[in-house]
Amino acid sequence: MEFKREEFLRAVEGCLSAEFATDLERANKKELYNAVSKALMEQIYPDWEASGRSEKKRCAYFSAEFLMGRAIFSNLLNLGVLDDVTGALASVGEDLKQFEEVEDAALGNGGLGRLAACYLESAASKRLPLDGYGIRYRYGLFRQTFRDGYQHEEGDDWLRWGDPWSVRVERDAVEVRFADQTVRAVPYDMPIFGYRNNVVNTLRLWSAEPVQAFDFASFNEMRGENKAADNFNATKITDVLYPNDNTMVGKILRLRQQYFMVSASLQDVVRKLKARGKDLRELPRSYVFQLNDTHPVLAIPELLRILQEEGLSFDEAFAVCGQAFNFTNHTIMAEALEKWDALALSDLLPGVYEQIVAVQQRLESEAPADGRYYIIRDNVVHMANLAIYVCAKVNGVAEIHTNILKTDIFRDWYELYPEKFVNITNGITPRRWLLLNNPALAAIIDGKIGTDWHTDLKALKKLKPFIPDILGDFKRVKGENKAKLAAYIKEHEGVDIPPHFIFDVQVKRLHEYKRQMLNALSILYFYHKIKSGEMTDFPPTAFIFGAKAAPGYYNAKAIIKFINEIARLVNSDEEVAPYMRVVFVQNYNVSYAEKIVCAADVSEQISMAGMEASGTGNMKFMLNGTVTLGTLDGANVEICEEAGRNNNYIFGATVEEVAAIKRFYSPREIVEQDPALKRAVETLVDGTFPDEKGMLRKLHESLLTVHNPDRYLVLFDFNDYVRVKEELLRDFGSDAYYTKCLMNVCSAGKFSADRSVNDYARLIWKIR
Ligand code: 26Q
Repeated sequence: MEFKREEFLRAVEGCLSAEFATDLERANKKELYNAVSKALMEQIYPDWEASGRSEKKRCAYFSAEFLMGRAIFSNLLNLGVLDDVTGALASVGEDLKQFEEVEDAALGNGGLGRLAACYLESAASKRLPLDGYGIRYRYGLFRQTFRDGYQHEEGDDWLRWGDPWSVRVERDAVEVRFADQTVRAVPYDMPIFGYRNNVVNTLRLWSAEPVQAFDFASFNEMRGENKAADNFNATKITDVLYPNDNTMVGKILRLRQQYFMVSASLQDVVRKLKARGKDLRELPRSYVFQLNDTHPVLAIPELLRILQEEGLSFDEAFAVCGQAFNFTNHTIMAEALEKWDALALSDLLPGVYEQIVAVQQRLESEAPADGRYYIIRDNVVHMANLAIYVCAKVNGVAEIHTNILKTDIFRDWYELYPEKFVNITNGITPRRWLLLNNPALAAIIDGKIGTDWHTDLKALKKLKPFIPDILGDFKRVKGENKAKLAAYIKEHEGVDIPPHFIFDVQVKRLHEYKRQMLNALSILYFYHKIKSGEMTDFPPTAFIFGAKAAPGYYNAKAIIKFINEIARLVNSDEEVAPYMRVVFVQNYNVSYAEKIVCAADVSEQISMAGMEASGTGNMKFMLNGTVTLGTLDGANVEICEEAGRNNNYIFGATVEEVAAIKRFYSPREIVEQDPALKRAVETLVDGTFPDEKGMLRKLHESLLTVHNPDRYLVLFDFNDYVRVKEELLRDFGSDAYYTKCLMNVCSAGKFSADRSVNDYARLIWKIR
């Protein structure tokens, strides 16, 4: 984008006066933020409009979550005006940094939602015609605080700062019909800027509203009760994001959200095609749809329904769907696979249910009748099976994960349709996750190999021969990033972290399979060794956690409480103060991640092998020069392939070993044979920590006494983990260690989302 300072400042002033009846002198932060954003929106409109006019085949990425984070800095970077706008604002005495207070758009839970956001950015940067379709939640993922070490949740009023990066497109509103109500879906479009290439794609998020303005007269007379109720309930559909990650909650409102989003999106696509005079039988020539997990899978029966309404036969409509839809799986956890009660579904969406039944009949005529292939069984609708049967391609998100899909959870389907299954290893956008969050490291790299890597991350390998030259600069930058994070943590969490400590970081959603518990127990283990005088030379380390627990996930919340208690114990102990600190940061989100990722020395990726589909945090740390302490799970496997296993710290049972161990596993025996481990585990029940609510006792039970104890082999992997962790901490600080860090940077090329979207475009979408 071409930037003219005077013109820009005039546009800002224009917006300030028209929208807020104020000027540059008097405007407050929020007014200035809105005016700066709107001034830019005005300028990019022609490019946006031009991108939308193209009739090239497009991909629509259907997702219940887009975890966008903060828009303004990323948008300025991609428009190429970050420095210009910083300078323009400085010239009128304003600091761009003040917008770091702007709320994140947290319209997603974790990995799956952030992946969708990275893919939108990368597709625009690679000039691929990809648009997002989703839900404009009024409240995003809850804000987390800790009180007395317990997690508390508050509503996330992300629109408090306004939403200047969206445009409400009234003219494209559609109606969505449920058996008991009809609601209006109004789209809000967000521009997605390619990196310095004038491409502007669109994220279209639907908001639910009553069909007609509220009818007070009939409400007062208590007539038309249903209509009044409809109006009350309409906005409820898009009120709030369900805060579950890798667990299914069978709430009917969630089903309503899903149908609302896919019905509105498909109506939008069909209307556009009809306006262009297209035969809907040819839809796959114009559109391809990617279903981000099972959450938008109702799109399949909905498109079948719409196409038949438009005059196609079932077979014709099925043929269209079979070419247009593709499905990404993000988890192998049984409790995350969506299943809906058939009666509830048919009550709410009879027309859609009818189509699912028709698809089931078609499946029965095609697949072996041996009971392995079904969509509806025992009055339960299995959304993943519906997706696999109809979709052209089904993909996993890392090599190991796709193999597990083929050989384990979907092996019957793989036997029937081997050609459907493909792997697309996840990726992250290097713009947000290096250029923006770590400009100083980016500058070091630019200085040695130029800027090609900004849009071609494989070019980072050219940095290898320069590693010895930049070791010193890298250490300095890492140190500066650590000092900044320490200051931020001091201000927001009230914990002192000396910047010269090793920053050992585990940030991700809280889940038992991710094993924050393993990390916690190791901290107690080291703590006890320091206290007893067995370890007098423990390398000073800060253990940093960030994670939200689903509000209804008891054990996850208990683990947060446990770690907060460990933090209190450790941080108030003067004897261990020279050796360790523990902090659990509150409200970990995309913006916090940007600060943490560039300041980490150790990246904890310690899920039980086979459980983490891919992980993408692991890639962000790698790109920022952090070694991985991890299991051979998800994309860690490929990280080791790329960077060399010797440049990372790998421990624990492999997937194959996990399966074998589970057959004879006895966590009690392990604890009995290992007094140091036992001591750490017993802190859950021995009075070390107050446990008024019995939460810690429950954790103890889940490790040792429940029916299927220690499901995720925390105790089995403990010894190997502690051994490798200690080795890592002792290696820290040498030139050899920093060389490992930089070898990771040089080897991160594969994990660019640019590569991922390009793989999708080539292997699945067939778009250019
Ligand atoms: C389902 C039904 C009802 C309510 C909620 C859900 C639900 C919501 C979110 C189920 C799952 C999710 C999110 C899953 C997720 O984020 N998976 C992660 O996806 C990443 C991107 O592919 C991977 O890197 C991670 O390994 C995987 O855990």
